[in-house]
Amino acid sequence: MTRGQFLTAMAFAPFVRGTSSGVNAQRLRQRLEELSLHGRPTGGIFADGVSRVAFSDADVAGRALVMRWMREAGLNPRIDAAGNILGSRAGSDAKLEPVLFGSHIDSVPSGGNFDGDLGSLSAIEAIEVLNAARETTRRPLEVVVWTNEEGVAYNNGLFGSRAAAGLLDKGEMDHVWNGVSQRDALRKIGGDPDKIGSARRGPFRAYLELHIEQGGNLDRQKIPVGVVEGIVGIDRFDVEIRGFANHAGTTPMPDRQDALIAASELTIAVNQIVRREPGRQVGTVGHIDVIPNAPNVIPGLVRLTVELRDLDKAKVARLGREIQDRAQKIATETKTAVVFTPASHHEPALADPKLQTVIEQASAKLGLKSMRLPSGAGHDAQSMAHIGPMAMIFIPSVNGISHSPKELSRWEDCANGAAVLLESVRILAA
Ligand code: HGY
Ligand code: MN
Ligand code: MN
Repeated sequence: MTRGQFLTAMAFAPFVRGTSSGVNAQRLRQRLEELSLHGRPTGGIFADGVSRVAFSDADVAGRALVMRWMREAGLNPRIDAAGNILGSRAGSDAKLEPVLFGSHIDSVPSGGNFDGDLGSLSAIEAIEVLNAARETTRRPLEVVVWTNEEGVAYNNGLFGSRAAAGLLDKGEMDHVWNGVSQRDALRKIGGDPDKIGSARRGPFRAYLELHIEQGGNLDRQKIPVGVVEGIVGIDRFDVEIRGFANHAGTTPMPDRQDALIAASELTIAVNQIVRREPGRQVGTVGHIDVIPNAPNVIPGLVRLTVELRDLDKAKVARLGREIQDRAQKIATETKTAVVFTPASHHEPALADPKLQTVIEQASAKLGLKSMRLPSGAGHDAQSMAHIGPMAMIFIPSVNGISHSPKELSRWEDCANGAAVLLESVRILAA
């Protein structure tokens, strides 16, 4: 989609059909646009996307804005020890387990304006609609904005939801990234690393998350609502390749221990091994640092990440082993040392079948077609699946693009998604 086409798509967007659930499409759109200012490239426009990586100044500013909206909606927001922003709305029966719903607002670098933001702002929108209608649900409601879902920081995502589910790795709080400890990063956003255990949360009736699909199924099939069946498992590794930095002019080719040659062969190997068999597994080398990264120095050290995903965790583990075996052969051939360190492991998670049916009922009530599908993206809902029933609602991503400034969902689809979220909450909280 060219910039011009994008702008045209956005220009006609305001004339969207309202949704019968009372969702204010215009307010949701305005808030998505306002939130995207925090992390927008200098002099950029909405179409230029956002860099609001967790714990950055832009993340802090975005969180403050979201907390303001939560306060205005009477949610009385607080920040828990893991930095999660939590709001609550009383139900008529305080003894009942709450319906919990929300998402995240941190982004990848040069990401889009909908990933996480749609679910977080739609959760607040749902509360606004209930307030305006003076509707009291039977169950209490809780809205959450999770800390560091993307895991660009510390190469381990779903941080806030894993803290809530008691899934933090041993020693995770002592990790350092970009020279900042996880502890200090948490303090920067109002968390309390010394009381991280207090972020574990109690039981809930259901966890719901509205999110853009980030893939192209719904957009291709022109279906407005996706009901997620399950979320892929994800394994990430930090890989360090040690060669020998030397003079690029005086070192004969056969005598080199070039860490970047080894890294390049490993990157190709990841792609080959993952594509060698049928299935929907994926593998990516997304981050690479070359040291000393100078034109006339043979790279002595390379640090990169390997990420593997599939709904079948045994397949992910097997691919990881095959890639590490191949890495040792590459090390021998290139006279380098290659060390894999596990950085994160997220189990695949199945959505609760009954909650999937509730989302289908809510969609039907709104006259919206829905279809069931898996999620190739990871989500905080997969942490919640460890401690209670979860389900996810997807809306189409135009051309299936995400983690890019070109990430785009139509405003009508955003409003419909928020309406399905609200109707699902109404059914579950009744
Ligand atoms: O990386 C993911 O799958 C998600 O967008 N955090
Ligand atoms: Mn997301
Ligand atoms: Mn994402």
